[in-house]
Amino acid sequence: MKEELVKKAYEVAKSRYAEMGVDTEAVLKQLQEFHLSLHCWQADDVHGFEVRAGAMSGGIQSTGDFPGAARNIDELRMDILKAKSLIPGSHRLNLHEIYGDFKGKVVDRDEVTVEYFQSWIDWAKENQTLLDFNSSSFSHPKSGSLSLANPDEGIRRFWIEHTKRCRDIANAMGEAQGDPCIMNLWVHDGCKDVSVNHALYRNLLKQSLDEIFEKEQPMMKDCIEGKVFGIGLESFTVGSHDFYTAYAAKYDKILTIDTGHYHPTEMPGDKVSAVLPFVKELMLHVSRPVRWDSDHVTIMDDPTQDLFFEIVRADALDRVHYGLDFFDGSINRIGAYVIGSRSAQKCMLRALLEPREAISKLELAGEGYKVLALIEEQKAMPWQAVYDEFCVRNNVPVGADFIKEIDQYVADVTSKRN
Ligand code: RNT
Ligand code: ZN
Repeated sequence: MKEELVKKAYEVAKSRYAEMGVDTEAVLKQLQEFHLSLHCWQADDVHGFEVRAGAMSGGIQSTGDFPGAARNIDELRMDILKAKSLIPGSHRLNLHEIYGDFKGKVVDRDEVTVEYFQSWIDWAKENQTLLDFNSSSFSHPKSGSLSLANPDEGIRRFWIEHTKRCRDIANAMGEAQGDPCIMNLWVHDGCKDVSVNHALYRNLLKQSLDEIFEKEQPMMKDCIEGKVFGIGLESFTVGSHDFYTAYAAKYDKILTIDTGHYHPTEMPGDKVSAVLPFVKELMLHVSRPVRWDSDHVTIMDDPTQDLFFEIVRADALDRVHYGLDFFDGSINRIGAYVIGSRSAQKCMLRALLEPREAISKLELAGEGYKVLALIEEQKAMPWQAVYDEFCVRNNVPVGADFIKEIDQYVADVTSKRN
């Protein structure tokens, strides 16, 4: 019944879009090739599986204590598979180093090796999932407020060693899966209050990065992520957007744009066309800041929609990697994955459905009001019917039907965790 309705609505939508020169079948193929990288850390509020895991630090915070968080690696894997089963399309998984399979052993961050990720590599293969990776500088006794930029040579070397090892692990993952593993490097380094040593810290960070990136790693790709500030580090961030933009452009690294890492009125989407002439690829951390980098679940808000429009309009689909980065501990976490992923997909779909060439011609001909008219009309076009059809074709629940399945999963699984 539902499928018939979806089909009917889709046929109407298809004709409406065809009228404007947009081929919805071609767009559905493009959407199928749009792979998100699901961040493992929404499942357990960024705890990870270190045996001596400490309190969260490094300027980030997950708020809320909704019951049912994954407590161990098996639960986290189950939850990820459940979420994936409710998101149309095929998607990657993005792991942080602290999510290794440490099997009860205390493995410090400067001791980690690929053996602690072998079970992830096997799991990923079994579940047709490609892996991405992150070094982890936060929530550790040596995190402090400075890691790779620390003037204390011992601490700085500890984090250099950690990050080098993470690159080895990412490369091994890439080799095992026959597809480069994207490794993101974000460190929280900054100052809570005024400081006269900004240049010193930035030079140290640059030196650390130069050393970390020395080794050629053919099956992984490096990306570097800046931010505006962290909690407790409000006055200065060593790895700011400008710092990493310059570094990525000069040394040919992927630049990560986390949508929560800019000033409240700054549009992250506007970075896309500004940096693409200078960097080959971009990595996204799609999130939702509310007043600060609060990492709320992604929704179809204006900044997110604008970001995807800018990527498609810049013809840069194959130069961007699409990571998610939110960690709300106050709501059902599977629901968080499904809503955030589907919303990102819907923003991409709407961007793909835009009659870009027609609008561009009008713009170049100076037909200002017609441009505005067409852009406004797009907002009410039946893109939702195309998304529903995408769900049907991918055998996942249409519309809010996923709620029932999550309720069932809560009843059967997560409500039994305490
Ligand atoms: C922090 C960065 C970073 C983290 C994750 C856990 O502000 O956004 O990407 O959220 O790596
Ligand atoms: Zn991020």
